Amino acid sequence: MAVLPILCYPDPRLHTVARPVQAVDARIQTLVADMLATMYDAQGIGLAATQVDVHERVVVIDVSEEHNQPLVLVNPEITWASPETQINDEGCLSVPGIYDGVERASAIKVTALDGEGRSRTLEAEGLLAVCIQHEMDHLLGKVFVEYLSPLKRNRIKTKMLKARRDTAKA
Ligand code: K1U
Ligand code: ZN
Repeated sequence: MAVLPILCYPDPRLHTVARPVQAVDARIQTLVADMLATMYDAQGIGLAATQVDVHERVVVIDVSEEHNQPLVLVNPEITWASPETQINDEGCLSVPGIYDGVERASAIKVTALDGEGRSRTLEAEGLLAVCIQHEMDHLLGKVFVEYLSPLKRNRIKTKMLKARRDTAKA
């Protein structure tokens, strides 16, 4: 298992639309194992393949307190979203140190393949529903800061670019 580098906003590669996975084969299983290692190493609760510069529809999530309940979603699709919404503070491993409120459906139903290529459906609410919607946005090339005002987004962009310059200098 390898810990992969995570793309940082405003890297343009984060806006790539991911293509569907053709088969859950050994290559995808290695990608899933590497994404889980990367997510746990970064202390995140989710990761989309887009964030590690792989543009295929693969997501890993673990919202358990013990970090021992990994969820693998290949080719996920939301089949139902509740009309009720809620605003939750979100973070993103591609936008380190930034947290802000985003409005999303309170509950969703999702279909996907698991890490063995088996078809599954799940119903999610609370943090899991938030996280699935956040990760599926990544697969569409959307970063959560795009829900914020242009003023906030530009401030975040400037801060991230400065952090990148400072790291390069050090
Ligand atoms: O997509 C990502 O970058 C992962 C992201 C997922 C996420 C977090 C919070 C709301 C929506 C989606 C993270 O894991 S960022 C780290 C983080 O915010 C967090 C970590 C542990 C518990 C709670 C939040
Ligand atoms: Zn994210």
